[in-house]
Amino acid sequence: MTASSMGTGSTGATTAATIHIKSFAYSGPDSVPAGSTVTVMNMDTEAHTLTADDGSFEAVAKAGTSVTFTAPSKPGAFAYHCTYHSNMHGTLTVK
Ligand SMILES: [Cu+2]
Repeated sequence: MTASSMGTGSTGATTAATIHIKSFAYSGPDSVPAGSTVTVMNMDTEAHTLTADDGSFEAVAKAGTSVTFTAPSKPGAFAYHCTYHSNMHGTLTVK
């Protein structure tokens, strides 16, 4: 019999996640913990928003700034978009 499960040693229970916006596209973590604080960092020279399609969260980030919002408290996949640029879409997975 072999016991081969080692812990992964990750740190912190509610480590902050960051979603970057660059070149009119979102890139971020695959998932965030429910109710955690998520940072949106806008690296473009135009303002963007990260707005949930169902209105459950919204962050407005001016050019070159970062803002935070609180992830939904229930797990699920939440589609979001930018209210300024209708071609910008992403999905936030909450666990
Ligand atoms: Cu935008």
